[in-house]
Amino acid sequence: MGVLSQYAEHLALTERTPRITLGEGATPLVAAPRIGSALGIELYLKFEGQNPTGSFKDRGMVMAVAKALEDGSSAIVCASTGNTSASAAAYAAAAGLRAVVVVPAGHVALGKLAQAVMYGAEIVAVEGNFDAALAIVRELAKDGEYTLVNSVNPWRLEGQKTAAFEVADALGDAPDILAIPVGNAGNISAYAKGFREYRACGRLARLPQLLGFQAAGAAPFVQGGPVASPETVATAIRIGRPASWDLARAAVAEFGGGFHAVGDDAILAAQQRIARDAGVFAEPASAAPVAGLLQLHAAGSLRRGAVVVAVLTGNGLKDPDAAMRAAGALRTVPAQLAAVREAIAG
Ligand code: AN7
Repeated sequence: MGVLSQYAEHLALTERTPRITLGEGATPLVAAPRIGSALGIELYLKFEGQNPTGSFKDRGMVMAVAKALEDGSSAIVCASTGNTSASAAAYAAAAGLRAVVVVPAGHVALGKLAQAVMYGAEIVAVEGNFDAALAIVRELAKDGEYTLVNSVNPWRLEGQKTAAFEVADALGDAPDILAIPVGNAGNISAYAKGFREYRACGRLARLPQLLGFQAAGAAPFVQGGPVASPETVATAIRIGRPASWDLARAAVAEFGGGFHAVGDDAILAAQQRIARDAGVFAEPASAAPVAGLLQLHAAGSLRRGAVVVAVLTGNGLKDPDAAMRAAGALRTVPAQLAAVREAIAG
């Protein structure tokens, strides 16, 4: 059905907004009792990796591209750590628009680049990080030839807020805590917008606490200001100068909660734990909130019995290199029953 039709009454659509869709939204809220019980909480995973291009970006991109079409645009542009570019490329392809994507050279997961290539985007890799790429596309979009579809485009957050609606629809109210990775800080701001609006129309009795998790090497919200050279294995959130700084800070101040940093090792361990103990393969950045919950639990600062939703923003298949690095070399044996038996014997 897609989020534009599903949540039409809650979105700023006009009769001229085309109701395009690639089938985004309606992602599963997966109960994770094995991890939850270890943490003393009721844990759910909002698995956004099930979206058409494998990340939450599709919710906002469908809205941004629909509005670009409504406005008569013929080309979109974005900077990206990978997922935004994959999503922009796909929706532009479906809509018959040009897509130009600017990415940090050498720091985009292979699957995401492959998507942008296959959807036919014009890809430019720059010798700099995401923040530098975003500064360039902001300039590029100024003369109106290109519609900027990074989350500084307000239609992105408008579409992304539908994830909060889905969480609330599934649980019957807001959770006690929403735990979410934070990079450019659009998504945490979009969830806040969604929960706020649902509360205003009487669908929620309460608002959740917002816990935003950043990689330790790219944690401007935790450090209190921009990070010049962000570094993390979670390339999706390798961002030092978040565009939605004010919105995210205001949301956390309003809802309660806070920002926390998690190390790369903890992120990779959590990624494996989510896969092995919940059956969900999310990308490294998406494991940050689970790594963070484990950290808070270890510090004794996670309330027992809390209903917690962790947003798993992207699909693990996008970054096969990260997974295989964790696995190490595969065992290879002769193609004989005895050799296989021996290989699997305790
Ligand atoms: C899997 O694609 O910024 O805090 O250019 O891909 O809203 O930025 C991706 C961000 C979390 C952070 N998880 O969300 C991009 C890009 C995944 C992501 C984030 C991203 P925001």
